[in-house]
Amino acid sequence: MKNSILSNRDTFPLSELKKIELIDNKELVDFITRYVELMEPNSVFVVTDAEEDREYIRNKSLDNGEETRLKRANHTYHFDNYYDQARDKENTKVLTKEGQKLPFINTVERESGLKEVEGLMKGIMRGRTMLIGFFSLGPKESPFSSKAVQITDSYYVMHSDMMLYRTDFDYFAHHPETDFLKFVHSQGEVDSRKVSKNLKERRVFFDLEGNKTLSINTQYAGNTVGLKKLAFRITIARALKEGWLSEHMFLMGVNGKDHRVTYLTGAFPSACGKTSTCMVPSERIVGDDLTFIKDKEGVARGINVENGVFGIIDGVNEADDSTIWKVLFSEDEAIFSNVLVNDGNPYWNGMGIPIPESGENHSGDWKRANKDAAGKEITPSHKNARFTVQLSSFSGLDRAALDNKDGVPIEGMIYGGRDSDTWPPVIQSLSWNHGVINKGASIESETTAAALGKTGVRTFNAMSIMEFLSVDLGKYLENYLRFGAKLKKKPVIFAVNYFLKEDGEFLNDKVDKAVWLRWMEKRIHEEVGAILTPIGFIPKFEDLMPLFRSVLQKDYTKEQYDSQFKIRISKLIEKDLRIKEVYEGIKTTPSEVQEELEEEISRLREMQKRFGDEVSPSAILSN
Ligand code: SPV
Ligand code: MN
Repeated sequence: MKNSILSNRDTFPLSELKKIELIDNKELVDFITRYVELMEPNSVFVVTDAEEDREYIRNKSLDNGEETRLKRANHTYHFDNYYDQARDKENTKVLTKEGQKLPFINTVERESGLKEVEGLMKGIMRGRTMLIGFFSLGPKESPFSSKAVQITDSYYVMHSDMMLYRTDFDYFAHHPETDFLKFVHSQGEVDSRKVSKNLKERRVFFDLEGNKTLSINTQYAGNTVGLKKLAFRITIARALKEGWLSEHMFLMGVNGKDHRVTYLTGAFPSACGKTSTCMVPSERIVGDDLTFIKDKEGVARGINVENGVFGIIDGVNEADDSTIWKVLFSEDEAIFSNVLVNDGNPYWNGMGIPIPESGENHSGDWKRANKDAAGKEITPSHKNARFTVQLSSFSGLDRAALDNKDGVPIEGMIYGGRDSDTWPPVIQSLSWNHGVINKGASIESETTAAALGKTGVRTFNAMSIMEFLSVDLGKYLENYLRFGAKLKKKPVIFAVNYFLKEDGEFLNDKVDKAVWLRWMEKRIHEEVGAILTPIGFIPKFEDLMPLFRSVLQKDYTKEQYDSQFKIRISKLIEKDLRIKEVYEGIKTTPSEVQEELEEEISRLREMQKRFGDEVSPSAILSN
């Protein structure tokens, strides 16, 4: 290795230099050199696939105070700054060519963006060790996967990357020409609690041209763990260029008749039931967050790009989320972030058991009724508190599907949102285009604590991807529509809504989703009928009732069915008009979008004339 910086033995100890010399990749050396020079770490540590390196990262995270042991073996906790608890939309920007604006996307001109962030990065790692990790985004040796290199000065971030993704130093060592995604992170200065303190200088910048992200002065994993939401912006752009789909979707297998397994994906905004859906105990989990979908001989095949779960812990309780509960109470490796810790045990809101009145949480020493600087009462755990675990810990894991380098065939896709008054609990779209446009591209959801800012505001969130989108929305939809058009067998598209309310009360229990999954599976195989409505096919009462019985051992009444599945016509028309207006503002929107929306509006108006404003399934059937 000729490079002068890498042969600077003070920064690059011989042991680490030897590891890097195993990889004879000029691009890699240039990349590391550039950021060693810029950030000026005292030392460097190269993380290989060896168990001792994994152990080293875990231990250093503890020694350094970024994580602390809990009582249960292999469990730790980590805190982020009180004001660094979620993705930071405001300071997350995509670098673009001069003058290029993208609808809904926070952009900054490339040269000035790089100057700004790299200016803040100068010397940011002084006194620290730079960690360099090598990963595979997706199964190793899979045509779906990309390789990636993470640079960070946070042991917690590297530990999270190592739990959530597959390390793959070995691949780099054997393939000197490897092309890779680049993630550079520094937590910046930390305070006595080891949390990033220069939040005003928090930046998460995406350089799509350089396949690179630069993230500083933050620790929250959604802003820092490279292979998660940072890689996602890059792969969305790549998918558009290459004609496949990189989606904010879970991937799961639903069990059906005669041991049949049907794979479905699901796109939901953060904190809207995505993780808990793919972890329904009766089914098979493959992944909970990110799916790549490619056309292979006319069949849509998908992989989970991850190897672990960074899930919301708020509200996880034994009755509603038994799968997650078991993992969190096992001795498998887990990091709890931004929970309440008391006497070496983690606690969180809505866990269904009494929570101590004091302890340590994201605000520091905490007591019930404590208020923050803005006078707001501090809850025991943060709403966006999380758990980080590996998929291998789940008894319901479909291991063969997770490791299948060719992915699994996708027969259904689900879109969901947090919608109190419009969509029914489950509905099947009329066609691929109707599903993509009137379901996926029409998601509106009330905002949640997964991003900084006000919660509960109804927000347009096409494909639940808006916070991650890095390309023009019109072109993204065009690619989606064309992708399906080429398939021999298109996945059936459904929409679900777990948040429907009447008189302020939720109309469904959290666990009802298990029934909707089984109904969708049966629809895909044409084993049950359905009722045609202007917005798609809804279930028949006589098919749901036995499913409630067999799946949940619950009685399901005609009254419940009628109130859940009634068609709320004026709400639906208002919604379609709102969506039409959004797309009218985007020049690149494919013409099919307005056509599908207009056709649905006229079907709804037709029904409104005949039946009035709210129409129950029985009324539709009796006419
Ligand atoms: C989400 O909020 O959608 C997540 C967690 O999956 S984050 O990494 O913050 O995006
Ligand atoms: Mn997500």
